[in-house]
Amino acid sequence: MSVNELVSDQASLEALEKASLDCVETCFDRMGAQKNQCKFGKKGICCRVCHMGPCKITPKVTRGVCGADADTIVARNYLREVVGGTAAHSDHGRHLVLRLKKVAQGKGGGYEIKDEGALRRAARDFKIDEEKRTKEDVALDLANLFLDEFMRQEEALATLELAPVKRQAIWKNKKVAPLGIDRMVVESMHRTTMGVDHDYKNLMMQAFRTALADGWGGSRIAMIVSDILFGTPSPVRSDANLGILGEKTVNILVHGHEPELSEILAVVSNDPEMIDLAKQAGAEGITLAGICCTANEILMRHGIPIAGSFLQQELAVVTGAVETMVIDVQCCMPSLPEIAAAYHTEIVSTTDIAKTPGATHLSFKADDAFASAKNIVRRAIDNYQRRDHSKVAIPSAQSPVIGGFSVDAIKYMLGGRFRASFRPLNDAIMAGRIKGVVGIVGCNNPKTKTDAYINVLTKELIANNILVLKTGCAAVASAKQGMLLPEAALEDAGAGLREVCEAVGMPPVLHMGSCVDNSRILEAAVEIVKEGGLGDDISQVPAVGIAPEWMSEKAVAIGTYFVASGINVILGQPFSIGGSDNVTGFLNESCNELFGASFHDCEDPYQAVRKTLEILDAARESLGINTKLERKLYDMDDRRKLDV
Ligand code: NFS
Ligand code: SF4
Repeated sequence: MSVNELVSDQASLEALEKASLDCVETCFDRMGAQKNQCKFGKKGICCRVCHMGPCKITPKVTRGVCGADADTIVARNYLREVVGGTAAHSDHGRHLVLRLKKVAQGKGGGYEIKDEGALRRAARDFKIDEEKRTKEDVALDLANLFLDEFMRQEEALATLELAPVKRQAIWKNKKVAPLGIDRMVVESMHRTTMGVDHDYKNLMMQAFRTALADGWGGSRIAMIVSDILFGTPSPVRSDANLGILGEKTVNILVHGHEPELSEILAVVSNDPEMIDLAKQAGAEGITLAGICCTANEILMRHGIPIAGSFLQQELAVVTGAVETMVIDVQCCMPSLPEIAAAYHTEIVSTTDIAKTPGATHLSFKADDAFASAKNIVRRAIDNYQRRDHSKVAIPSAQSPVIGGFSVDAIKYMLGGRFRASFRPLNDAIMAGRIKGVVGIVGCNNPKTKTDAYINVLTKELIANNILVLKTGCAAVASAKQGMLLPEAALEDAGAGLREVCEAVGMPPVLHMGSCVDNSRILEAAVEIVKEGGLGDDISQVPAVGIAPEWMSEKAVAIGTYFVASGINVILGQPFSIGGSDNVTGFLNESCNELFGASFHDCEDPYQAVRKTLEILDAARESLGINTKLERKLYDMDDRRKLDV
């Protein structure tokens, strides 16, 4: 396959060509080597939960040794994927809560409460008394409340109360309101082990319940605590793509998901002492940039550039210009040290729960974060001298990007500092200037040309007057395309959306952060409901979630909590459930009756656009706002009267 069929952006193209010249194998080669991937796995009908197996279901052999049929096996596998995703997001959340607790106890080790406003707001949301109390006292109560969210045995999560009352009632009635996050994960693992829960419907309900513990629990908590400790994001300008790497600077990439270390590295790499050291080593300075969701976290809060998304992690090393790539948890490919061996790059793993053969393990001590970070930066500076300049080729492509759209930031943009509110957005949706809101989320996957689906989809949606919210690698795809700029509104957005975006100076595609920040999309949906005029439950809001190029179990969990929250989800490739018509029917149809939303498989972006329009129109129809606006040419006087 030619590189043009594998990746979309110029930088990736050049790096991939270089990889082949340098005889370095990437995931794109390994994808080819996998040839015919296992069709049983793909359909979800392979079972390995006991050692009478592994069993697979075929047209002739319809049961495993224990008697489990396709429905049971597919449902169990699906639930286990949701568990994996939920555990990943939530364990990340737990670390942050433990850090918040230490900060509250005065043992923060270099961390502090950066956003006291966010802390007090969160305290009020959870009915913690915050008036006339020190921020440390409030933080301690909040941290304890959040820790309890992991441990609750018999009560539903307190974070569910952030949802509209009507949605809470649905969860209660359908018995999917999750108890403690850890309990949900453990219970699901129990229920999917040999000889326990065999009823596919019962298993599916547990999948929704577990996923809700992620979206409204673990991920939401991670987001709230990140905002308190590191600051609530607000719009910030930066750049994205491999071109941000410096020809003559010490390049340090932070890759993974946990913001704890990268936050400190952001400070340390700006330290004059470190910059001096870099200069003494012959470099012009230090470039710090991110890969994957860590990139999104530090872009949102510090304007630090994005080097690339998931499928660019290997390509970044192939530039030959990276001194150190710091990895922690999630989405870090085990291939990295081998690729790094072809250059001078050092892969540094930092978390004791995530080691990779070939990587240098420097355990990150959050209690002594600055010393740990300085050590990493010093090693990178030393390593600069080993850079083989004959092996360096940094693609020039990069695009400016604006990120940092927390829900608060969107409110300010829409309403201004003194009357921050979602009202103008609701009005624009009701008036038909904006048709609805779509969240495009998730990964890239070498099964399809990187970013291709995401990019076509994004352009088509804004052309159809749909406001697009983005997170994760899907956001990076747009960043690389230059789609995360207000200017994009002028060129690509439909007239109604353009009018709104121009009036408030907002891009039509908003970067809301990392994958745990998908809970920001839920938060935005709740704000829209609260603002009024678009129904009293999330399922009534004209909104859709789309995961075009997903690959991770985390994406399965995210899709599942979106649907359980009442938001229809379109998948670019189906879940591994094709082996059971019952499970497929349940997720793609029946769950609509339970939650007012379901999954939809759309192989190509145009099909996804049609489906999106269909869903949004139906929502608008039932709200009674689907009337076509009379076309009218505004004169200056009318314009002044426009509310947005
Ligand atoms: Ni999300 Fe972030 Fe990217 Fe996919 Fe991986 S980085 S948490 S899982 S690949 S979007
Ligand atoms: Fe086979 Fe049943 Fe064991 Fe699964 S649980 S491996 S289907 S015997």
